[in-house]
Amino acid sequence: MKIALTIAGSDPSGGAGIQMDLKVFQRLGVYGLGLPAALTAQNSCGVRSVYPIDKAIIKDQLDILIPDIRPDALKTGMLLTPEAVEAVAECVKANRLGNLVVDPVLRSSSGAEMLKNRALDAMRSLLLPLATIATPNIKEAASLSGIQINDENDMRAAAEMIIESGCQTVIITGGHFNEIDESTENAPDLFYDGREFRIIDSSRVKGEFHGTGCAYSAAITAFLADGLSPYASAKKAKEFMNKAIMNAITMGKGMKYLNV
Ligand code: PXL
Repeated sequence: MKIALTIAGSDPSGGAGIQMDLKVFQRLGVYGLGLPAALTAQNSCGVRSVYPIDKAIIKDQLDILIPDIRPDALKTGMLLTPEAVEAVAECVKANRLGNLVVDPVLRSSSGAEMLKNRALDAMRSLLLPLATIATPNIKEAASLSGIQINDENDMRAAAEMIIESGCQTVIITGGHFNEIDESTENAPDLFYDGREFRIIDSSRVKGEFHGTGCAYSAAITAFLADGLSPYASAKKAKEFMNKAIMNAITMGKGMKYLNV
C-alpha cells in the first residue's frame, strides 16, 4: 500500500488540517501518516486560537517516523512559524523525500493567521525549492509573489514568479476567482510547470466550505503517492473536490463541511 504523510495544523472539528487530510488519504486508498505542526481551537463558525508546536517536537516526531515508515508523498499545510517551516525543510532534505506538496496556508477562511509574516521568507527560501507542487489560492499566490492578482493574466505572472522560488509546479487554485472577476461563476485553477500554462476549470458551487485547500492538496498528495504525474493528480483531485463540495454536509452552526 502506498503511504502519504501530512504535516499540518490540527483542526479538532475534523473539517480541515491533519484530520481532514487523513480522511482524504483513507478515501483515496493510501495509508495515512500525520503529525501536527500547530494546534488550533475552532469549530464550524471559525478559529478562536492558534498555538505553535516547538521545532524540537516536530523534529522528534519526524526523526523517529521517517526512517521506519517512508512516505511515497507528503504535504504541508498550516505551519504557523518559521521554526516549523525549518523543521519540515530539514527533514525533507536530510531524507531526500520526494513528491512534496506545499499548501502555503496563510489564513483560515475566517481570517485567523496560520503562517506568521516572519515565516513567509522561510516558506519561499527553504520549503518551496523542495516542492514538487505548491497549491496557493489567489490571495496566497499574491503574497508569495508580491503581485496583485486582478485577472487571469496576473495569475500567470504570479505563477511565473512562484516557480522562480524553485518549486517544480504551481497550481493557483481559483475557488475565489469570482472575487476578482464578477462576470464568471467558474473557478479556474491555473497549472504551471515552468513550461506550459493549463487551466483546470469547473463551475463554482455557491457557499463557503471549510477545508477546501486542505482536502485538495491532500488529494493531490494521495495521487502523487500512487505514481500519477502532477497534472494527472491535479485533474483527479479537482474531480474529487467537485464531488466533496456537491455533497457538502452541515455539521455545526457555521460553514459547511466537505463530504469526502
Ligand atoms: O483551510 C486552512 C486551514 C488549514 N489548516 C487548519 C485549519 C484551516 C482552516 O481553518 O484549521 C488546521
